Amino acid sequence: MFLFLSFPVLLLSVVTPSCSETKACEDAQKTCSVITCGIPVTNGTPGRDARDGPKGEKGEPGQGLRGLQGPPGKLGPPGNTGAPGIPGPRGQKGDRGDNSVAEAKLANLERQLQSLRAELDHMKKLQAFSLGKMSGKKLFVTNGERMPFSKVKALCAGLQATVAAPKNAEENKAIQDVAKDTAFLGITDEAIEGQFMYVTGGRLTYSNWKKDEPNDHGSGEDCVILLSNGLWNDISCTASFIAVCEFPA
Ligand SMILES: [Ca+2]
Ligand SMILES: [Ca+2]
Repeated sequence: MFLFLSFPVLLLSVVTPSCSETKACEDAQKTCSVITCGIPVTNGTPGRDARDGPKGEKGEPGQGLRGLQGPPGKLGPPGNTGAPGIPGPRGQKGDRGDNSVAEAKLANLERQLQSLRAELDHMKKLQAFSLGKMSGKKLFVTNGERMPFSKVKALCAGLQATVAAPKNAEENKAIQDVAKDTAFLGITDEAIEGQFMYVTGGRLTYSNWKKDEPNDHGSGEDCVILLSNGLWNDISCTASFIAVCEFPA
């Protein structure tokens, strides 16, 4: 600031002596200061260039042209399988199914089953009445065929029955009437000779042997037959006689 204020004073001391002539003053009006000539003073000639100032700070990076983006690289290897997520919330309860059709079918089947049971009971009573051979709770049945004792046992087992074996005189009579001929009884001494037992197990509780029987005649007799007169005789098991089965009816 001091330099700018003192600058016109220095110019005054230089210009004043040259204003002795009119032309010189006119010329001076073009260049003199206000104080000397009564006219406005214009700026003087530019001074010398100042020395370079201190170096400025480093500027921001320039906005140069950037190269084009290259093509995408190759796919990398797949990553590891992540941990299972948290189970979702439980859904709402569904509508109840229609069981009316199934219930109706079940009810119909139950009615048919009751009808069949009633019909079966009726058939059993008719069969027992027609045979007329019920004694106690047993029902004796025959197919009228003759066969070895082993086949009689198989036949009765296939019917879920056992070979007829009388436990008293009444049952003995019932079997006699059913067979109408000589029939095998479910009694043998195959296990211990001379000790007759029921094929279903247990020693005899009733017997009706013919005189001089059992005699284990010839090569041996281990089976028992019911003669037409109701008496018993031990006989070979390979001989063929009427098959009679008993049911615990
Ligand atoms: Ca014997
Ligand atoms: Ca005999």
